[in-house]
Amino acid sequence: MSRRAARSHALAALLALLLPAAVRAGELRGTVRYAGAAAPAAAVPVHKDQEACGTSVPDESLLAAGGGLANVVVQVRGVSGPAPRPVRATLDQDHCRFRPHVQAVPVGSTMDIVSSDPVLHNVHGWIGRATVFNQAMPTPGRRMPRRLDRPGIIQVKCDVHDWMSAWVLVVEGPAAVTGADGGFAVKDLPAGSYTVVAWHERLGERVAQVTVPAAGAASLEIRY
Ligand SMILES: [Cu+2]
Repeated sequence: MSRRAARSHALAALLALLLPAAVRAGELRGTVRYAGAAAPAAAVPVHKDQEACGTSVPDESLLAAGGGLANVVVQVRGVSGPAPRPVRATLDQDHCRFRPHVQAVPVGSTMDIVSSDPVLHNVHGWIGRATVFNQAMPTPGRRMPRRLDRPGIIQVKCDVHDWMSAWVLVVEGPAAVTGADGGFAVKDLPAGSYTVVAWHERLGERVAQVTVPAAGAASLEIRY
């Protein structure tokens, strides 16, 4: 190989290293706002296994503080390139609540369902009326891995404690879940115009359009 050929070869290799980072350097940041009355978590009375569960648990189905809406899954649709990598996620049962209450995981991820409680739980995942998993967990410390191969919205319930509920969104593209202040960030997006779909367990969907720059962040406010 001539010196010139070697130089262009090295340059191509360097570009190949740098390019993926360069084309996926965009980011979407935003806030999901809730225009309704501020909704602190109401208490749901507990009528069973009070020694482990306590006498009440918070109702986490609508958490809005300071105008921000928590537990909204924000998905960016139509992103080209490789899908987000599968992750190892956890769904814990702690004092007869699922933690986290809402999560989003890429398709193909494995979720470890665990229990920290010294009481019987029966974890039951549903997509619509179809069972995704259904497993008794009689003792704390057990770990039940489940591979999530189908995209969809899974509601997780406990057949023993009817107040227990969690949501796992198995997603095919980039996504984020809003924090307590309604804020979210979806990183490593290539530049482009995308449809953004927000989902909340009680308030439903909102759809928005956004253009992500090649570098830096696009910002978006979604209103319920
Ligand atoms: Cu339970």
